[in-house]
Amino acid sequence: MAYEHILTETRNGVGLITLNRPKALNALCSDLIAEVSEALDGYEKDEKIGAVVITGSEKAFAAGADIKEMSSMSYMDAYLGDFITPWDRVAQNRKPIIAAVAGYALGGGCELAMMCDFILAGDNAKFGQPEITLGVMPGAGGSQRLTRFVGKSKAMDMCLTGRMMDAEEAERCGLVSRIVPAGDLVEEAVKTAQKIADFSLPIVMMTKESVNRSYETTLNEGLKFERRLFHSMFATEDQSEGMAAFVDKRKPQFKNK
Ligand code: CO8
Repeated sequence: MAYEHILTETRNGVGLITLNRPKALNALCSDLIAEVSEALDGYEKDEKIGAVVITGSEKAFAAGADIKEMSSMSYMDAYLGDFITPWDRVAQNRKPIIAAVAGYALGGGCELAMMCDFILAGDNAKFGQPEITLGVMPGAGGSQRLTRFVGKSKAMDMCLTGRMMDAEEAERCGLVSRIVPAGDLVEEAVKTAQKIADFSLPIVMMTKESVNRSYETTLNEGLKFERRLFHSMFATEDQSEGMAAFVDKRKPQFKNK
C-alpha cells in the first residue's frame, strides 16, 4: 500500500510505520493521521503481525499537529469536524505499539507517542507540550496522559510554560521506558517489538488490556479484571505449552503468534 506521508514495512512479525514529512518535521496533518490509522488497522487485522513500531526521523518524531493546517480553522470547523477524535484509533488499537522517538516530539507529536504502549527514546529526544505558546492547550491527551505519566507538578510545568524536556529527564520521570543512542533507535525498537511478537498474541493482547485498565478503574476493580483474565489464560494452548516448555527445559513453541 502506497501512502503519501508515511512509510510502512513489515519485519519478522513487526509492522514498522515511519512518519515521513521531512520538510515539515513530520507535522501531523489530518491526512497523515488518517494514513497512520489505516496502517494500524491493517496491522491489527493481519494475523502475522504481533507488534507495531511508530517512528519518525532522527531530527523529529513529530513537531506537533500541522500549525499551518490549523491556523485558519474555526470553532465550527473543529467542533462539527470532530477535530482530533480520529486520533483515538491509535490508542484503541489492540496490538502493542512502541513509539520510537528521536528528536522533537512536541504537542501532538508527544501526544501521539503517549497514545502508544511505551516510548523508547533516542538520546537526542526532546518532549514538550508547547501549545500554550500558540494560544491553545494540548488537545490530544497532553493534559491528561502526560499528567498520568509524570505527575501533576511536571505536567503543569510542561503545559503551562511550553518548555521541552530532554531524554534523560523523560526517563527519570517515567515518560519513556529507556534511552538508546539515536542511531540505534529503530533497530532496538524493532528488536523489542520482535521479542513481543514472539510471545503468544492473545496473551500479549490481554496483558496490554490489563495494564491499560489500571488507568481507567479503581485498584480493586483492576485487580478483579486482572484475576479474571489470568484465570482465562488457563484455557489457552499457549499457557500449557509455555509451562510445559519450562518444565522440559526447552524453548516454547507458541501456537497463537
Ligand atoms: N506544523 C507545521 N509546520 C511545522 C511544524 C508544525 N507543528 N513544526 C515545524 N514545521 C515546519 C516549519 O514551518 C518549517 O517549514 P518551512 O521550511 O516551510 O518554513 C519546517 O517545518 C522546519 O521547521 P523550523 O525551520 O522551525 O526548524 P527548526 O529546527 O528551526 O525548529 C522546532 C524546530 C523547534 C521544532 C520548530 O519547528 C517549532 O517550534 N515547531 C512547532 C512546534 C509546536 O509548536 N508544536 C505544537 C503544535 S500545536 C499541537 O500539536 C496541538 C495538538 C493538538 C492535537 C494534535 C492532534 C493532531
